[in-house]
Amino acid sequence: MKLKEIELRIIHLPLVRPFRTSFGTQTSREVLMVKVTNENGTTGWAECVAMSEPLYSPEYVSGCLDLMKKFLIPALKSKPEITAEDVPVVLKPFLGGQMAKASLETAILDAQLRDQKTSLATYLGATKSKVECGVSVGIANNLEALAEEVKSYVDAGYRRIKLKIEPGWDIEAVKYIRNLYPEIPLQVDANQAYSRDDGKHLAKLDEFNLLLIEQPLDEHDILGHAQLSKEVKTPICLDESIISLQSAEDALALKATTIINVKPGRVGGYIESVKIHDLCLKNKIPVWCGGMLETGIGRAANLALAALPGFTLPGDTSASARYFKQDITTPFVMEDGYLNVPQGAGIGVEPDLDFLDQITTHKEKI
Ligand code: NPG
Repeated sequence: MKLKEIELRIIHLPLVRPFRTSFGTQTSREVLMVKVTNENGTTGWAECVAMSEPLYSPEYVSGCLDLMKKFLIPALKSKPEITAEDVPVVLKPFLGGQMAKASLETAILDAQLRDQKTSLATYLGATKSKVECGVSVGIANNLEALAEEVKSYVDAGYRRIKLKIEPGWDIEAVKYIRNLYPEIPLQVDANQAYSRDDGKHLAKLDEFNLLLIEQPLDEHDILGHAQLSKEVKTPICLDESIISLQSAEDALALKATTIINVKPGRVGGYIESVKIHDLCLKNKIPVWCGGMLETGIGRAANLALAALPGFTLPGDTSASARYFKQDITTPFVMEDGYLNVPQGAGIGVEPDLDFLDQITTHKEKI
């Protein structure tokens, strides 16, 4: 396609409740949205999953905006014709910036697939029409408040609970919830909050029959995760450390992880995500689709990915109502613990432009 225009805008959506993790508390979601228009007038949408501050990853909203404007978009626009498959190749010289790159690739892919009248799910190789939903539960003020929040999600039908943990909010919180729900699939996520010396402590989680412990150590500490895997019986699952197919191959070869969380934004896009999925499927490594508090635009695309055959564990693919009073698309509503995979062309959903304008704080066209 020929790229005619790229619109970048920043929106702010309040969260229904504060979301606290080991790296901070979010009360609203600032999102950088990308809209591309091609020579046919077809538009493609994507969201960049970077947060406002570089606390989860080195990327952040205003940094991504700058990177896109200065380097990524000029590189893409310098090509007379471009396909989504070309995007990772054209952008490869610019180091890092996976979240920014992923959003440009996805917006172009959305427009491309709309022209081809093909859904993203079909393009990626999805085999399911609905996906099982898990939910991520933030660090609470006390155990009673945690239990109340977990109950609301269990009652809503979520099929897997993920508890955010950090030193001082771990064993007791897990024990409390496990006692209340002896059977529910349960896992924890530390977002890098522990150190190599915490093996004995984290091994205390082994008695609670958890599906996995997600990213206990620093994202660069592959060796530390490999050592920890020997001290702890619960499977270790890497999230922040997996930024590409190469890093997934390395982590698996070094036995630093036995399960992988795939987040398209973190690995540079859906095309790279499928490569990681294929690697894991071949090696019988379970994968699941992570979440970054996406609006309906990002959620729709994640559902398409989570419908691939290797995604055997429920992902953080929760309903719109988990985070937002009003989503920017038709809300994703869970039925019996599942969300339907959009079947329309491209990502299969569109934003409500009036609502988008109301919550836009910055908009520019390139
Ligand atoms: O359901 O979209 C969701 C969020 C799931 O816990 C979740 N995401 O570390 O995986 C994570 C965490 C996160 C949230 C990371 C926001 C970065 C930003």
